[in-house]
Amino acid sequence: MRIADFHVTPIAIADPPLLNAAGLHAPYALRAIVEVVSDDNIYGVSESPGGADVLADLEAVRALVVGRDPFALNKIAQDIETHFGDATSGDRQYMRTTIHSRRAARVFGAVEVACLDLIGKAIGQPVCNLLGGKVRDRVPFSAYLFYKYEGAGGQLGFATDLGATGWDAARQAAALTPAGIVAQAQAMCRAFGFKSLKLKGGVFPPHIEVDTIFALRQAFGPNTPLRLDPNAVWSVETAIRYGKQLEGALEYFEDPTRGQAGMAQVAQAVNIPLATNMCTTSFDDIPGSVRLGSEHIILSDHHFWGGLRASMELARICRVFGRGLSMHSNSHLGISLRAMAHLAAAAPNLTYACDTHYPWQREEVIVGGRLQFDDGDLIIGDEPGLGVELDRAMLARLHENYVQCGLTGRDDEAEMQKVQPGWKFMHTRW
Ligand code: GKR
Ligand code: MG
Repeated sequence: MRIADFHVTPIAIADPPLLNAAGLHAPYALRAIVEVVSDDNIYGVSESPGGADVLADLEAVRALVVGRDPFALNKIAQDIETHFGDATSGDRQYMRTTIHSRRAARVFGAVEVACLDLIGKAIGQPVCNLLGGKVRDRVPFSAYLFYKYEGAGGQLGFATDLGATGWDAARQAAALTPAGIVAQAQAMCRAFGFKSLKLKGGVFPPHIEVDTIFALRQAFGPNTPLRLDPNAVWSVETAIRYGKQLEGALEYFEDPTRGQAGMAQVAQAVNIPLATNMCTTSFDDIPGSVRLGSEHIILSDHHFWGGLRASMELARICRVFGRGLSMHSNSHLGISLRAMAHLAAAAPNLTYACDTHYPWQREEVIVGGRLQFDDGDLIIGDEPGLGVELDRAMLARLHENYVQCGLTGRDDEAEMQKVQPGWKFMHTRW
């Protein structure tokens, strides 16, 4: 089998005005849909973060992909690594909440998932079987809570759809207080069945975010796992001070402060497991993590750890060095969600409910429309590949969104400045 064609389609998906430490989500999130087509006309698909720089990087490897055997993933990876070397994509706004700037890992991840989907479809096996097989059929996800302004995103921007009911209405409602977040959590859990809650912090002064955690604990009871993620904008002192108040209340404390050394200081002082998708984000960071003891749990993300097989290697490394394993997400559609779920079905030590932004989106690019959670879980069956087919009409429509929306990258600081002129991102705000 040979890869005869390689397509990259940029898309834009409606995204509501969610707040984080870097600012505000734009009305659209950018993704790229990557397809590899075999010489016998089977296609494999993957979904990657989008934006002009990602598109240019994907286009740049076209000649390294077309004509290759999709099974030859190690060689394709090597060639992509040779092409990019250690290049990173620079300090874009986006990188301020997630450091996944290694271009070779990001590009290969997108190519690899599409190749695994192609191989799976060609041999009639689900992608998780190409990772060694499932250890679980059901993959639990968590409710990812955000402080937010009122609004639906997309064309509606800050407007809301007045006819919305249920989770649709809650998704559009403002949530700027502890009570607003509790209402959001209740609506999300009612709609999806999630059993764990994660709050995106780093938005308001720490005491408000701590109060929000205690309001969630009060509403959901002590047995619902809770996580708080200030995206590293708390100083070490602030993280220790508020971390001590949160002892016993959090399942894990995600990136309370910046960098491995700071995280290690917090880990020493606070009796809560620390998790990261910011200080240990590539294999190069593992020696520092082990030397310093910067976190207890690593959040995998195949989009920036170099694909699904590399994420299985990360799982093994976590076992060796006594790290727990969870999963990070960013605004995404069902192709990414299915890839995340195949990985989580196959990684034995991925024992935490995975993050997902999926409830915040309302569009889909796959046949059959939005994926359904069963009591908070995605069920991985035996469908070949990732178990998704592209809806070509939706792909064209979401591509048109991309062309019309005029965004070429993610800049949460610039979006925030439209609402609060002069607002500035700060590496350490509190
Ligand atoms: O979507 O605003 C967001 C998140 O803050 C995202 O960009 C982060 O990468 O989900 C992420 C995280 O856990 O840090
Ligand atoms: Mg995080």
